[in-house]
Amino acid sequence: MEHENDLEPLPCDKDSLKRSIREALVHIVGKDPRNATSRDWLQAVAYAARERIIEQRMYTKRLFNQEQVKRVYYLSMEYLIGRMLVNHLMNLGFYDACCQALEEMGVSLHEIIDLEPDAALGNGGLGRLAACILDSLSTQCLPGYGYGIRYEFGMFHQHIEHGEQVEHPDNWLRYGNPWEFPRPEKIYPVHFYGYVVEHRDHGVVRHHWEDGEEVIAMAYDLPVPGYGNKNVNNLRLWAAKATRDFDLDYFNEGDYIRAVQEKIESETISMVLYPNDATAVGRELRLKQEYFFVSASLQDILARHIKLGYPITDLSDKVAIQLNDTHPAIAVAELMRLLVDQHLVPWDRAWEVTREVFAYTNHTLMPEALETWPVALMERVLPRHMQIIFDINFHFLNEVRHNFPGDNNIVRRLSIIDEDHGRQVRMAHLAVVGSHKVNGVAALHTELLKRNLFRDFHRLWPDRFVSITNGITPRVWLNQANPELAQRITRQIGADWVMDLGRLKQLEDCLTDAEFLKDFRDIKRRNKERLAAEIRSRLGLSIQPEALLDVQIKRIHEYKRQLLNVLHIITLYNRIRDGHAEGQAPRVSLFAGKAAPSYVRAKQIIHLINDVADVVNNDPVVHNRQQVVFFPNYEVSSAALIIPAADLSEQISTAGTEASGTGNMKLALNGAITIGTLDGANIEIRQAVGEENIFIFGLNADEVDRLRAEGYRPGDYYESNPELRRALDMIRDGFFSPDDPGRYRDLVHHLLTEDTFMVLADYASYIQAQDRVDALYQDPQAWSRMALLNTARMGYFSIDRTVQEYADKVWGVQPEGWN
Ligand code: NBG
Repeated sequence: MEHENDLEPLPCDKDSLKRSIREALVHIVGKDPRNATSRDWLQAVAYAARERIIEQRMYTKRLFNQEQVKRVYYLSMEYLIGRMLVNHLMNLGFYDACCQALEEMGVSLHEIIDLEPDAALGNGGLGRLAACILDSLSTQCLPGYGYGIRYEFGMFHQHIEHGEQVEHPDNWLRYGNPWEFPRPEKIYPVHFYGYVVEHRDHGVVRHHWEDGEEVIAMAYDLPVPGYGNKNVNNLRLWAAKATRDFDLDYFNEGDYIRAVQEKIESETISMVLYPNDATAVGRELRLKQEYFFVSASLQDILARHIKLGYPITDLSDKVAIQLNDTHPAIAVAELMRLLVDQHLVPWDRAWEVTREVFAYTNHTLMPEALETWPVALMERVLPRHMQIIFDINFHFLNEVRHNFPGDNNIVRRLSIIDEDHGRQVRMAHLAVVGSHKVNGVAALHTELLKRNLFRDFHRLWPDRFVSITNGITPRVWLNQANPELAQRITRQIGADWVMDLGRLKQLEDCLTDAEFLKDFRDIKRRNKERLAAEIRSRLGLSIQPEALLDVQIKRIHEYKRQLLNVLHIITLYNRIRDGHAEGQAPRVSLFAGKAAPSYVRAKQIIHLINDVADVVNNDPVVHNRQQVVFFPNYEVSSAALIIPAADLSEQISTAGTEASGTGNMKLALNGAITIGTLDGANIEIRQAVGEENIFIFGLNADEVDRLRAEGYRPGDYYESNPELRRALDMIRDGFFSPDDPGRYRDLVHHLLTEDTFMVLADYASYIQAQDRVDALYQDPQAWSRMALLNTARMGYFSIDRTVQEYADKVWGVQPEGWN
């Protein structure tokens, strides 16, 4: 691969880094080292790192082209990446050299790290999973590329004012983004609105999509370095640009302002991330975002395929595309359009190719998350796609009729078009029909998909459904987030666990090693002190590091049942005040998480948590035996601070509602013990750690169904359990909201009459499990042995195992390594 135009690769030793950083500071950032600010230094370090990353990216690309590899493309509306500096320095292997280089220039790496804004182009688990998958693809030398949207504003910042969530815009690009490479030459037109005309060409009907609007998608590349190798993949994010800077018609009329206005409007497509987690939005702008990034990505994929000299009909030999939920499902119709209308591939062949290329991951069973678009809206915004969807549906329903003769109900249920709710396109059906594999993200979740949501599809195509349990990257969630524990583990068993998490099993030998156990406990303690310092500086509250740190960190959602946790907190509070909690361990209950801005009840739950915190934390009777913290603005970087400090991990969703969960894995890996229901991946965590090393409580998914079918009566639990009744009465009667005693009347009323997520049914068993937690915490030896077993047995939950399963069962791609 040598070539006379090739550069000498940049050296990565301390002195060369020093030189690069100083040069970047002066020549790119444009600052005098004598009066550069910390942020200037941060930018300079990032530039020095990225120079080296991009070289490796170039060689990776050359290798993949030369080896004619099959590539996998991950299409996702969300990437919750977080900060990149430490990740990139560690993955490239020059973190220490960089630390020293800076130190010699009088700068502390630790002090500049926190200035980097989180790249928060996602809501929660789904977006973070996408980021973990990219890390793993690069680390395992798989040719895998992400495609998404370069939102100008990512996930909103959450402030808490008078106990309530207030949203502020996330202007994360304010200081520029040193990691990205703008590609003004990588642009594709994306078409909206207009109409379709048909004409005949040698007896074949052809379709032309005419008029309407055109927006330009421009690429920004974020290189994704792997850990411990030289492989660098790419995440390509699209930004919307107006086609013409000025509309000449307006311009000639002298309406300069209007001409510029149109430019601004077309650029709004990539302006802001919709801050909804697991709920469909149903707005025209959202549909435009979805189509915008899908169309640009598919045009780019086809252009690459053709440029490499492959025939278009061989697409599935060289390309696999994963649909991250239904958000990019319009890709099925778009690929058909590109193949049939633009590349003149006959329909049947195009359909074969499409199905072979796509696979679809479902991430939720919650009905409100299932995307549907009104036919009328789709017809207006994407007229050609609506035709194509009708054609796909026509062929598909014929297949259904052949398989189930005479069964018109199944035809109605399976149709891509829902005729019962005012004609809607069911995007999940389009995704299943257009894919060769469909997967759930945990064993229970996949079972429930087959049994409920996709029951009829599963009867039709049983082999299409597979289960691939989620995972997390050990690079971020142990090696970077918990450096002390990572180093201690490495000292004990070597460093291979970072790329082969199963090796942590060897830590089981340390169960009787008093010195190791002591270190394990001391590290947890120091991580708590680190967190306590941050809480003190943000909230002015001093928490006790010796207390049991009980955390529930995730989106605020009724199904995740933060309310159940609150009921336990109030119960504990009452016991302390009644003098019935003498032997109890001191406990700090910490919550963090955002509520969708329009989700009124979730915002009320935040308010309630803060109201309860205010009462508990200021009650002299309680005095430090119990504290409640709402940690504001939960994001990747705060997760990395909280998780290593946690003792107890709350995973308490109603069984059958949480598809998988991934916070559960991160916490267990860092030695927090789980209190949880038999839901999502908790079931597999129990299997891995052993049932004696996890606190399971509550109804299972079948029991939830049965109770609901029998007629659930939450009032009965209220009547028969005095502690529960007292806690609910206090909330309802304004004990925690004396300034507005009626604040939670409706909330409690809902719990007593409907209680959709069966909080009351699981209360008693939850309290019992919490009592067992408390008893164990009184025995520090036993507690840390159990915590260590959790860390040691998390190997299965590495994202590398997850990605290997996708590579084998779904994509048919192989590692193509160079080291
Ligand atoms: C979420 C689920 C989580 C799961 C992540 C990643 C959506 C739609 N789903 O349980 O709620 O862990 O996806 O698979 O955000």
